[in-house]
Amino acid sequence: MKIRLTQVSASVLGLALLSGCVNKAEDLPPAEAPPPPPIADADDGPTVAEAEAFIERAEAELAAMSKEISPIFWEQATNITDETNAAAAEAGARATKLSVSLANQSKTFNEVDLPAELARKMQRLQSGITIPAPSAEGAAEELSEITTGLEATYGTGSFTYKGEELNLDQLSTIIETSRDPDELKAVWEGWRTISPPMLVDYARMVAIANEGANELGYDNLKTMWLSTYDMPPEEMADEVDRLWQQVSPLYEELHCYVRGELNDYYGDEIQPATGPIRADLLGNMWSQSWSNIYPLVEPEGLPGQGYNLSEELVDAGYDPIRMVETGEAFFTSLGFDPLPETFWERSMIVRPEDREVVCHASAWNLDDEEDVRIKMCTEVNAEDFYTVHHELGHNFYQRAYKDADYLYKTGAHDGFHEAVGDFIALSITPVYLEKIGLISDAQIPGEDADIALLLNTSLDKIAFLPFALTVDSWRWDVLDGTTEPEDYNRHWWALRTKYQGIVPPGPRPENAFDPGAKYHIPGNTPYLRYFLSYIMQFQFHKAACEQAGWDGPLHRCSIYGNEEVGKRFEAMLAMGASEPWPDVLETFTGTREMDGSAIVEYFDPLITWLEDENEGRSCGWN
Ligand code: X8Z
Ligand code: ZN
Repeated sequence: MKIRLTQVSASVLGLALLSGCVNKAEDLPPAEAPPPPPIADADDGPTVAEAEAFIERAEAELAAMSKEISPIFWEQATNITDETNAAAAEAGARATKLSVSLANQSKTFNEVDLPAELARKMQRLQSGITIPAPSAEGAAEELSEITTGLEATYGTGSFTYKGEELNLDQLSTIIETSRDPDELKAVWEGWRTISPPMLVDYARMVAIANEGANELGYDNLKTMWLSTYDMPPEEMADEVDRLWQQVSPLYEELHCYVRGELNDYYGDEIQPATGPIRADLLGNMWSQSWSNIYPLVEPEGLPGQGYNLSEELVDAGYDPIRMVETGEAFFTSLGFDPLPETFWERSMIVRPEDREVVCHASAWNLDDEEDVRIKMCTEVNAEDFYTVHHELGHNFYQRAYKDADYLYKTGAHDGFHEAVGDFIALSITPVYLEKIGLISDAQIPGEDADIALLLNTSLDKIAFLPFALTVDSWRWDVLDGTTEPEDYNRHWWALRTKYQGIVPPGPRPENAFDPGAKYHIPGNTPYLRYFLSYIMQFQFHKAACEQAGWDGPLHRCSIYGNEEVGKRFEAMLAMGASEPWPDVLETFTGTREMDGSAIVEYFDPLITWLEDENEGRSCGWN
C-alpha cells in the first residue's frame, strides 16, 4: 500500500511508528502473521480486553511508523532522485506491510461483540489503506516501487514545445492564457505524451492492489475505497448519485452558456454551437476549472466584477510568502493559533530551481503533532491565492485533531479534509479584499455586478463537479474490473463526454493513457473527496453565515474575523474521525446529510440568469 502523506497526515493510512519500537522492517510482524493467541480459554475466542490491547499496540506501531517514514516521503517529494525514490519505495513497502498485517490481525475480532469505539477502530484499520498489498512474498515491494515510480514520472514530466523543454507549470500557463486553437491543441496533446509509459505499471498496480483488497475481505479496491464513509459501500454510491442529481442542472446551464460564448468567439469550425465542448478551450489542462476563460464569457451589457484579483496581487507587490501569510491571517482572525515557526522554516513554498520536485500542491504533518508544512510551487495569481487557503485548511485541520487517538487523526471523511480551506476561501469577498487592502473602496462592485461575480465563481465551483465525478467513476470501473487496460483511455473519454460534455481536440493515439496525465491517477489520491468537498463547503459556508447572523446573499458573506464562528468550526475539526461523520457534520451545520441545496441556493440568481441567456439555444450534448 502506499501511504498517503499528502493532503492529510500520514495517519490516514493508518501508519505509525513509535518511538523506536517498531520502525525497522525486521521488527514488523509479517503480513501473514497469525492472530494474537487468545489469552483466556481458547474455546471462548478472543476477548474485549484482548481487542483493547491489540488496538493500543496497533496505534502505537502505526504512530511510530508514520513519524519515521514521513520525512523520507517529504524528501522524495521535494527532491526527486533515484536515491530518494528508492528510499521512499522501501519505506512505503514497510509501511504497507505493517498496515496490512494489522488490518489482517484485526479480523480476529470480527466476531467479538466490541464496544462501539473499538469496533470503529477495527473498521478503520481494515478499510483505511489506499493501495493495499497482498501478503505474498515481494508484493508490497513491487507495489511500492510502482507507485513511487508513477508519481516520479508525473512529477518530472515535460514536453518540448517550439524547441523549449517545458514543465507542467509552463505548459499550464499556455493553456490558461493562449487563445490560439492550434497552440492550445499542441500543448494539450503534448502534456499527454508523459503518460503512455505509465499504462503497463498502472494496470499491474491495479491487479496487485485488488488482490490486497481481496485478502482484507473486500470484493475489490472500489468497494474498499467506498467503505470509508460510515455506511455500506452501495449506499455511499447511491449518495453520490443523489448529490449529482441535485447539482447537474446547474452544470447543464453553465455548459450551454459557455459553449455558446466559445462558439461566438472561435466560430463553428473550432467550437460548434451544439454537442460537446473542445477540452483545450476551457482554460485548464484538465478542463476541471474554467475561470481562466472568464474574459471570453463575461456577460455583455452588465457591469463586470470591477477588479482582477491576479492583477491586484501583482500590483500590491505580493510574493508567495505574503500570500501564505495572508491565508494564515484569515485563520488566526477566526481564533486559530498562528502556524508554528517550523512551518515557515520547513515548507516548500516556491519551486526550487536546482532540483526536481512534485509540484502538485499538498499539505503535510510530519510528526502528527506540530510539524505541519505545505509543498507548493506558488505563483502570484488568484488561482494560487485560493490554493494557499486550500492547503492551509489541511494544516489547520491536522493541528485541530492532533490530540485525538491515532486512528482518529484524520478527517471525519476525506471530503471534510478537502472542504476546510475552500470553505474559508468562500469568504474572500470584495469587502474582505478591501479590508485587507487588496482593492479600494471604490472597486467594491455593487449589487448589479452579482451576476459577474457568481459567473466567475461558478466557472470554478460548478464546472468542477462533473470532472470530479468522472475521475473516480473511471477509477471505480477500472478497480472493479469493468474496464480492462485496453479500454482505459476509451472509457476515460466516454465518461468525460457523458458527465462533462467535452471531447479531446483531435483523435487520441492508440497508446494514449490520458488519465495518467492528471496527478491523482499516478499519485493514487482518491478523487471522490473533491466532489464531496465542493458540495459540503457550501453547506459549511451557509451554516457559518447563519451563525454570523448574515442575511444578505450567500456569495457576499464573509466570516473573516468572526471568532464565535471560528470556535465552533474548530470544535468540529478537533473531533477528527472520532465519531461517524454525520455526527460531526451535525455539530456545525445542524444537519446529518450531505446536501446540494446550499450550492444551489448560492448560485440561484446566476442560474435564473443563465436560463434566460440560454433561451433559444439547444442545451445538452447528446
Ligand atoms: O489536488 C488538489 C489540491 C491538493 S489536495 C491542490 N485539488 C484537486 C486538483 O487539483 O485536482 C484541489 C481541487 C481539486
Ligand atoms: Zn486538498
